[in-house]
Amino acid sequence: MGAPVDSGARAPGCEMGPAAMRAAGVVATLAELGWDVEDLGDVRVDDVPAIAHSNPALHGLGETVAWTRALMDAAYAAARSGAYVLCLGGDHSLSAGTVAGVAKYAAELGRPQFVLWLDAHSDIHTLDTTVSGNLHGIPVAYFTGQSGFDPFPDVPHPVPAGNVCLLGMRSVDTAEGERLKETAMEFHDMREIDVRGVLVVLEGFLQRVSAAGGRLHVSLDVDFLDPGIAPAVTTPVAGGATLREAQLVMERLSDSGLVTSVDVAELNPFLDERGRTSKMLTDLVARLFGRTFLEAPTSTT
Ligand code: 6HN
Ligand code: MN
Ligand code: MN
Ligand code: MN
Repeated sequence: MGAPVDSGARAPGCEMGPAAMRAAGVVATLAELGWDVEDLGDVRVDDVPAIAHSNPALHGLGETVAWTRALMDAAYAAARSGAYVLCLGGDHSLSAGTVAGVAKYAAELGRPQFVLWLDAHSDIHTLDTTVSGNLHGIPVAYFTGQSGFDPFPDVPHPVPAGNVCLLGMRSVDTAEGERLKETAMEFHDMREIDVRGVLVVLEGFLQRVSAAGGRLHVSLDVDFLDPGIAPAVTTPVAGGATLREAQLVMERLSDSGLVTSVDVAELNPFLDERGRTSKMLTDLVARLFGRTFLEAPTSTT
């Protein structure tokens, strides 16, 4: 499903993300790998409430609340149908809805929900702590059930903080850093990935998901990648993952058989160079769905 959300970021362009991924051939690519793909089209919001809030910095609050509700319902329904859910964004506020939705289904199955968050940022602001007011900076706090989200729909089954792993961080605001110090979340910054290797860093988390019989949601923010190779992002941060690090994460996740849903977030085609980022993301998604070098095109960038 497409989630052309752009209310969570101030720069225009993320609403074109789903269209760019379709243009890059994501549906045909997954079908060629043998998957039975159904494109549900784009989720839509029509009822956008006007909501006042004490934080004057907040941008797009009513719209983001509406998207969260719509995507929670859509992700829950898709997961419940038995599908492996792929949500194409749209800015990262979309994951507030998708994670809450798939976690609701996991709870009905009696299985724990886990989340792997691939991002330069930690996205754990509340409506009160965000300085920019951009709501793509809040989803992790929301779906882990933090307080301070009054205008948003209740999260039916919050993901326990200890079931979340943040990977790739290199840009964290002061309030987020304070939160990270006290949280049970697992997190690994780029320095740790440099020193230990991305596969080693990821391994412990995957073991925990497996041992718990968990369902794993992967949320891929395009800015996890280094902006030198993936320029189509609103909030680029230098020093990100290389192409092979990102591919290796996807390949390992595919081998694990643990992933049940995935978001691709923050793709801003307005900032891309000749479709390069959209094509790279399509290859990363394909690797998550089993593509190896034998099926990969000779050049993807
Ligand atoms: N993302 N921490 C910054 C903010 O504005 O709150 C950046 C957030 C980026 C969010 O990339 O999904
Ligand atoms: Mn906007
Ligand atoms: Mn993000
Ligand atoms: Mn980010």
